[in-house]
Amino acid sequence: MKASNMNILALSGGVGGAKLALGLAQVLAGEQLTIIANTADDFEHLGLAISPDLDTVMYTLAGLNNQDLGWGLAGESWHCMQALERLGGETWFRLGDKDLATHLYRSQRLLEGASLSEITQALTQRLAIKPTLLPMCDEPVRTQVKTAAGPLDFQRYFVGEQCRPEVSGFHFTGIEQTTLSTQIAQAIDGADALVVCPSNPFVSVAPILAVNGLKARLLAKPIARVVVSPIVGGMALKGPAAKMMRELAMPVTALAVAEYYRDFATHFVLDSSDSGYAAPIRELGMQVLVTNTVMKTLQDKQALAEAILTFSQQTAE
Ligand code: FO1
Repeated sequence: MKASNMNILALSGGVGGAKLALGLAQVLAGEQLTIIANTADDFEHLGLAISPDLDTVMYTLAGLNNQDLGWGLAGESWHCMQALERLGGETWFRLGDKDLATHLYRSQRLLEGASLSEITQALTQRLAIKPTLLPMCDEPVRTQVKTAAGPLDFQRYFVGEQCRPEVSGFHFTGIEQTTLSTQIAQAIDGADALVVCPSNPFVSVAPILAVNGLKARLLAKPIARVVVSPIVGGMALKGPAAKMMRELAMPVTALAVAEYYRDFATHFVLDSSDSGYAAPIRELGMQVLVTNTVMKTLQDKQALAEAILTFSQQTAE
């Protein structure tokens, strides 16, 4: 099969994952790409339903993302937050004026009984996004971060506490009640390869793979499962992944990431600066691609996406 004719299923968290999702969207036709986004970062705030990772991927694919903040919309204003502050309301989690429209729309439709999948489809259609974007499930799942000071809701840990508390583990509240959506089941069945974007393994990818039936259905398919390392040169591309690895007593290396995925990944992509780990990762039984994984420009994103498509067709000699 020509790499350009493949159907790709991608798993993504927020910023880091969205960059590769955009690269894949540049090199594939809309109908060839389905992206499943983590929704365990979701929460209810100021009475609104907030889905940070879904929105980051959605805004990135629409070319509307705020590149300075890494979340929210470009050209944002903050009048509502300023007015809320004057009233003594909660402003630790900032919702921009334009971004608020997304949360209002989502919250209203949820109240009317629509599913998160249906709402996401409507939003992406309105924003003229060609690939399919799916929430990992329609049931609410909420990450709890286990810390020495007790469990913290994910956004309290991430935004409120700026990831300062030391973590000892994670719990995905509600995961037992999840079901595989028809759209995800169909996307898995039609996929020629799976790409795990360079997202946080513990709080972005793990909840997606923990949705009832999702990992088992992926493992039942004889396709390449390509994991792109979010750790480059001993640091996370974005976010607290490196800090979490240290606190969980893991070496902060691409090799440790590969070991974490050893029962799942068939293919592993690591940055050129980490080429020394290629041989030990091959010994784990994975195909290995060493390339530039740091995506600064659109060209970097496209080049990585193209390299991954070709690599996903590589089989053991
Ligand atoms: N991240 C922050 O660091 N501070 C914020 O005030 C903040 C607000 C926010 C609003 C909407 C949204 O969709 C995302 C927002 N984020 C904010 C980012 C987000 O909470 C995290 O980056 C993700 O959950 C981690 O992937």
